[in-house]
Amino acid sequence: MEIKHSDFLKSAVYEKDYPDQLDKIEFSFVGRSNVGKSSLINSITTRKKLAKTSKTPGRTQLINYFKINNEFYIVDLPGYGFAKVPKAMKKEWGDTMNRYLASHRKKLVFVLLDIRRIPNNDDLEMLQWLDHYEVPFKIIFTKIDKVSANEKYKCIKDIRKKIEFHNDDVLFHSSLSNEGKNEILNFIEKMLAEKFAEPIKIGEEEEVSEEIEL
Ligand SMILES: Nc1nc2c(ncn2[C@@H]2O[C@H](COP(=O)(O)OP(=O)(O)OP(=O)(O)O)[C@@H](O)[C@H]2O)c(=O)[nH]1
Ligand SMILES: [Mg+2]
Repeated sequence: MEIKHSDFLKSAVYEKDYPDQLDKIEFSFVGRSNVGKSSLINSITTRKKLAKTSKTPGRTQLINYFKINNEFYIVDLPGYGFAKVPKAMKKEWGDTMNRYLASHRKKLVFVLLDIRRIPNNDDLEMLQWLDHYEVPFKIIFTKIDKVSANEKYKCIKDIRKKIEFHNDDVLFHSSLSNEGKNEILNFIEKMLAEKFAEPIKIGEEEEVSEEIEL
């Protein structure tokens, strides 16, 4: 698949701010602050500055909606687990993200994990939460340009001590070289073709906010 048109649509904090159209599938990107969510969005859309990126974690503080090929949405979310911001601010970003994840949007969540880092409790909670509420998700390992083939193998082995996955079920990507970009686009294309039209089953909102503490 090729992304021919990509436009920033709007930023949102509350559900009332999300786009009105509920029929479009949303591919959303979550992960630790600085893991490379916004860079990956720029890589797959071939737009250098569509999503704002930064060396300083905490760049994305709102939910940013992008309209792609007039067919689906890409959603850039605030990162979790960045310690160096005031507690109240961190809670606000966390709440913004939780509300989005708990919303009944037709979404597939890409969970981004840095290939060089062992998943921490925040990552594990995110994966368990998505699993528990049966929100479809896919793991993408980011920044693979930072490791050699040998190192990559070792990193995967270490990460496997924390989370279970088959190599065929996960994606790998570099925003520097764009390696893995086509695989991500093919995956999106496949999801769109399958329509994956059923509404996402999800539990009570109250339960949700108790379950996830970011
Ligand atoms: N080498 C390398 N650097 C990357 C890659 N992806 C992102 N980066 C760098 O990592 C930093 C963070 O990237 P962002 O895309 O802003 O990360 P983010 O996950 O959106 O961060 P927040 O919005 O703060 O949650 C930037 O300095 C990027 O240039 C990659 O694939 N390879
Ligand atoms: Mg970002």
